[in-house]
Parts: sequence; structure tokens; C-alpha cells
Amino acid sequence: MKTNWTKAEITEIYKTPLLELIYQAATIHREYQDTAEVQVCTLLSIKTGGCPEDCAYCPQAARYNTGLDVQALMQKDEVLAYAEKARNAGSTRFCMGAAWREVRDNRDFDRVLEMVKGVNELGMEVCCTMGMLTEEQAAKLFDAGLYAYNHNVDTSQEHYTDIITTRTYDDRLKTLGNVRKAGISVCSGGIIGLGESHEDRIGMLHTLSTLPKHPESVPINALVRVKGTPLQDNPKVDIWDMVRMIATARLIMPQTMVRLSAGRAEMSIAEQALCFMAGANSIFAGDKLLTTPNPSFDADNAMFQLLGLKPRQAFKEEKIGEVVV
Ligand code: SAM
Ligand code: DTB
Ligand code: SF4
Repeated sequence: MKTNWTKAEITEIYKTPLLELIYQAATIHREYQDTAEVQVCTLLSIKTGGCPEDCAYCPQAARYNTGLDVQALMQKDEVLAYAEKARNAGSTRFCMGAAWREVRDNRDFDRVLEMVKGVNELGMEVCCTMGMLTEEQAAKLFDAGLYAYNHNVDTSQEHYTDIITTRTYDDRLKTLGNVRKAGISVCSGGIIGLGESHEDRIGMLHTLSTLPKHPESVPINALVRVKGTPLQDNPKVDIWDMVRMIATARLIMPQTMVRLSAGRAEMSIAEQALCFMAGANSIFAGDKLLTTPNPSFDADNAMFQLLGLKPRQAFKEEKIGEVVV
């Protein structure tokens, strides 16, 4: 796995003429991944809104008036019922999101640990995204059965301070290190459409592809423009920018699951097909992401049928490992 990519090398790939870039990404995709398979993850917001951070894109930041209903941490049984429903609809990964700046060592965290145990027992890959984590908290989550932790770098180091001022890029990287150290699978990506330059997008991909180990999963989100947030009037993300980003991510991190994340509700099936062609092999399913709309299970099933795709089974890496050993 190449982790010493230079910005110049990534720039050259990123600037390849689009159809050639898609072809190259599709070729490497076939070499490293089963192109018939797409990982289906379901998201659930287990604690919604009221967040003290100032992320300019986020409907859950308390300081913006987005009309969101604030909700305290859900009960474990409610969460498990939702996870079971998602599993029965074909999801193999269940990701619980909390609008926290960081995890605190309190009863809420104990409850999350119970949820993690419960979802793991359902045979699903459990993922959480709850803000910053200490090394000890990461170890506790691992012991409870956490499979993956999502913590996005969001954009380039240079553009970061235009988007978030209440924590630093280094804070983000520190948490990613804590997650890695605990033996948890790393999920980290970012958003396009925040007003960043092409250089910033390349910078973000550079950060991700030069971590000590590539993240196992890299979500590429198109900004969902939510009324009340500072970025509400940003232009809609161009599908070709999304495709270029996905293809570049695929080429520089061939073994990673590249997730076509937020923004699918505003994309046609043809546009999503281009993203899969360019190397995306994971999606979020369910009619809601955390707080914003997403295509329904039925619409996604129909898309899978049409494109000849099938959901990837859970814990596939381990299963491949068992065969090899
Ligand atoms: N509070 C935790 C954190 O910030 O890490 C976890 C939840 S937060 C909502 C998870 C990720 O969702 C963010 O890092 C961001 O990349 C993504 N996100 C949030 N709002 C978004 C939006 N409007 N459009 C696209 N992605 C968004
Ligand atoms: C990620 O990269 N995208 C997901 C997940 N990780 C947590 C979240 C997208 C959120 C979109 C806005 C919302 O629904 O609130
Ligand atoms: Fe809070 Fe996460 Fe939203 Fe930032 S992205 S405001 S930390 S919920």
C-alpha cells in the first residue's frame, strides 16, 4: 500500500482527462475489488442536534437556526430495533451518529457501549461517529465490539479553518490515531462543495492517503445544503467533480472502500452509476442520512437490480483472512 503519495503525483492523477481517469479507476477497481458488490451501511442519528461546534455545513450545530428537533441520546432497545430492521433490509454495517464535540466518560457513553455490544450481536459491522475520542475511550469501544469509527478530515488542512474554528485539523488526526491504535477500522473522508479549490480537494486526498495506513473506508460526501447553515447558498456539487474525486480516491487507495455518501438524494441513477464505475463501492442506505433525506431502501434495491449490483456481506475482510490462513 503506497502511503508516500506526493501532492504532485495526486494532482497529476486528479487532472487526467475525465474519461481516461474513469477508465483507469475502473481498471484498478477490478484488480482490487469485487465490482459486483457494494457495501450497504445504514446510518442512525442516536443523539441529534444541539452540538456546540461550528462546522459551517452542519444542520446539527446549535448556533445555526435549521429548525431541527434536538433529541437526547436514544434508548438502547430503540436503536437495536432499528438496526435489526436495517439488517433485514440488507445492510451489513450499522453506523450510529451522535452530535457531540467529543465523547465524555459518562452514562451516555456507557449506554453507547451497550448499543455497540447489541448491534455486534446482530452480526452487523458496528460503526460510530461521535466526535473526538481519547485512546482509552477507543479501547473501550473496541472491547465492546466496535468494528469501525467514522471521523472525517472534511477538507484540506488549509481550508479547514474557513469551515470549522472550534477544533483543529490536528485534533481530527489525533483521534484517527487513537482509533487506529485501538485496532478499530478507520473510516475517514470529507465533503466537496464547501467552497474549496481543486488544490484543497487534492490536499484532503493527500492527507488521507499518507496516513500511516490508508483508512479502510473513505466517504466522499457532496454537501447537503441545509437552510440556516452558513453554506446554504453554495452551488450544488457538480456530478463530474464527484466522479473525479471518487476516481482519484480509488486510484491512490485501491484497497479502500470508497463511499458515495451524502448527496445521493440529488443524484439520478445514471449519475450514481458513473460513481460506481469510477470506483465507489459503498453507500449509505435508508431514507435518512443523519438528519437529511436519502433514497429509500426500495429505490436503492431497484437501482441495484438495474445495475446488477449486490450488497457486500458483513466482515468480509476477516472471512477472506480465514480462507488465506
Ligand atoms: N459530530 C461528529 C463529528 O463531527 O465527527 C459526528 C457526526 S458528523 C454529522 C459526521 C460527518 O457528517 C461530518 O464530519 C461531515 O463530514 C458529515 N456532514 C455533516 N453535515 C453534512 C452536510 N450537510 N453535507 C454533507 N456531509 C455532512
Ligand atoms: C459521512 O461521511 N457521512 C455521513 C456519515 N459519515 C456520518 C453523514 C452525512 C450527514 C449528512 C447531513 C445529515 O444528514 O445530517
Ligand atoms: Fe457537531 Fe459533528 Fe455537526 Fe460538527 S459535524 S456541528 S461536530 S455534529
